[in-house]
Order: sequence, then structure tokens, then C-alpha cells
Amino acid sequence: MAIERTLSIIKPDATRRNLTGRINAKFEDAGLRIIAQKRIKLSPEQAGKFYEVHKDRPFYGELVEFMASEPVVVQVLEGEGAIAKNREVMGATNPAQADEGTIRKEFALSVGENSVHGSDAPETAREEIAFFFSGLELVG
Ligand code: DAT
Ligand code: MG
Repeated sequence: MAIERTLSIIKPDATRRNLTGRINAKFEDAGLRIIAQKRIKLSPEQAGKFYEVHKDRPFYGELVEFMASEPVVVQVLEGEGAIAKNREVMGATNPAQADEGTIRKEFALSVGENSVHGSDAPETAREEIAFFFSGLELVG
């Protein structure tokens, strides 16, 4: 398995509850290296653009409002098979279906307020990393 990079976001429900360090420990324990990280507040326009792929879903408005409600921590994780590994560490979208030990099982409040985002494929990972980070900010 190749070394990959993936885009992770610690969402407002988690930053609000001061969970950034505990979530980062889960990534690091799984062998994912945090090679870039910043805390930002998204505008509704930026959140809407990031989640544009979901614009026709019924929850889109609520998702955009939530993501712009409070600061988020955006980060790039690097490691062997990082995209799939991060999805494993995150757990299922709906915390009620997430496995024991996953971030969403432990910390998510609901399917909407589910603590973390992670890219789902190599192409989306590339696009999502470029959405938030310049090449100069990425030191492997
Ligand atoms: P994931 O974040 O696991 O990749 P997704 O891409 O299908 O899941 O959806 C993006 C986000 O949209 C998800 O993290 C939370 C929100 N969402 C998804 N399904 C939802 C639903 N049924 N009700 C409310 N929010 C939902
Ligand atoms: Mg997704």
C-alpha cells in the first residue's frame, strides 16, 4: 500500500467541546501523521463550496450552516493507505452505526454533528487538500 495524504476536518461540534487533542491522538495511534493543521472559521460560502457535491441532498442547508457555525480544524494526514485508514478511524457517518473505538462512536452527537470529515478517494483527497492548503504548507 502506498503512502497517501488525505484531508481531515475536526468539525464544530468537536472543536466546541475541546476534543481536538483526543481526536488527534486517535489519528496518531493509528499511524497517521498530521503533516499540516490549522484552525479556521469557514464562511457559509466556503462551507457551501466545500460540500457542493451534496447540494441536492435534503440536509445540505443544515450541513453548511453547521460547518460555518464555529471554528474547525483542517488538517492533512499522511501514511500507508491514509485515505481508507482515516475512514476506519472515523467510523460510519451515522454514529449509531459506528464501530467501538472509532471517533464517531466515541464523540459524535448525531449523523449531522459527527465530529470529523475525511476524504473518500484519491481524487477527492487531492482536491480537498488543495481547497485548504498551498504546496508550501505541505511538508511530508
Ligand atoms: P461522510 O462524512 O461519512 O463522508 P457523507 O459524505 O455521506 O458522509 O455526508 C457528508 C456529511 O453530511 C456527513 O458527515 C454529515 C452530513 N449528513 C450525511 N447524511 C446526513 C443525514 N441523513 N442527515 C443529516 N446530515 C447528514
Ligand atoms: Mg463524504
